Amino acid sequence: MTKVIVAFIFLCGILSGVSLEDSVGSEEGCGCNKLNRNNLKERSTGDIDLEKGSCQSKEDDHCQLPKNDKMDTQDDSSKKADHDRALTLSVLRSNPMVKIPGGTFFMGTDKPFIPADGESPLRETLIDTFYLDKMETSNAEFARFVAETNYTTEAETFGDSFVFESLISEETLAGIDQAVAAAPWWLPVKGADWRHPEGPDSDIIPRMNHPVVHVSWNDAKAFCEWAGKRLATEAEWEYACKAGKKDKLYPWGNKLMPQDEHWMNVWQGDFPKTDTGDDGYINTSPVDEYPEQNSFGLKNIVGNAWEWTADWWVTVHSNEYSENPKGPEPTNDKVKKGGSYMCHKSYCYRHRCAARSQNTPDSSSGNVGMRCASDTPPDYYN
Ligand SMILES: [Ca+2]
Ligand SMILES: [Ca+2]
Repeated sequence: MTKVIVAFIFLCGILSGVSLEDSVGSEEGCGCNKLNRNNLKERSTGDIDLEKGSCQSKEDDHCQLPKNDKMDTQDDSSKKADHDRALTLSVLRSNPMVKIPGGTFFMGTDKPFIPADGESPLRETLIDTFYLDKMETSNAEFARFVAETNYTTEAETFGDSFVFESLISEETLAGIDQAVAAAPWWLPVKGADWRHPEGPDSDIIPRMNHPVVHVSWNDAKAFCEWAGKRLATEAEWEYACKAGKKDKLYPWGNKLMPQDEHWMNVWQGDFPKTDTGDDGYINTSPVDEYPEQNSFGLKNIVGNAWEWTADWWVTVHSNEYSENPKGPEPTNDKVKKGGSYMCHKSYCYRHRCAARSQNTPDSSSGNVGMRCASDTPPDYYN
């Protein structure tokens, strides 16, 4: 165990004697940009001394993982369709879009916390007026999409997706013998998909208003197009996040907890061992939880679930002025923004507007979702 802990500390880049502040600039993170099905290793139980979430919030009922109502996991497409239809019976389009008035802003930062991610330079950027979903796409909305289109997500096609170890039941864990080489707390779980976020014995029924997760970039694109929308460019997303604030970390300013309140769902405690859930959640939260994070009225633009953007990923950017940039030519990865419930300043300090990360367009995991944008709101909002 000692060797394992030493190895883990080394991996974290948090060497003895290095303060928390010093460790922030590390390019290490929660490992959620390393979720590659081709880069697994043999899982060793006890690799990391994980504790199951020990929620200490006053609102303890919020902290508990949704109950694993044992689902019939037989691969029966008609049962799946019935299931989805049942989920969508009462679903209205409950995610309003907010108008993001055009203007210029400074994209990126000249004080990068994770330089390797390409957070800098600061660059003046013009954005035309557009519309953005007020909230992340919920399970309910995604269920309606699937019920109407019979869409199959990439995680379902692959037959697995990545889940953070401490959220997985002992029963499911017993059958897993691989882990992500560079981030062994991420496990490929057979049968994990948007309907079963922690594996076959989990279900979204108790959390239809939580963000859909285990959706790949390709899935997110398909959903937004079905909804008459599109993914935001990285520049649009960041413009919306910053909401006119100059040189601030978060959509509202620089304080992690404005008015000593939690305004986002991130990690509290010692990553990856213990999340105290002080913000109310050790997993996803409802998409309408917490105050509006900025003057555009956006909810959970930072924290909760990562959000796919339209752009391909590079880490070197020109500092020249640009208008409505649509990102680089195709690379291997797509940009995701906003961080997730797994982010913490000591380890994955990416719950900031200028922060960014990446995955291949077919990747999926239990902490990546989306919100959609459009030039004009689709007709069904009228
Ligand atoms: Ca949390
Ligand atoms: Ca988010």
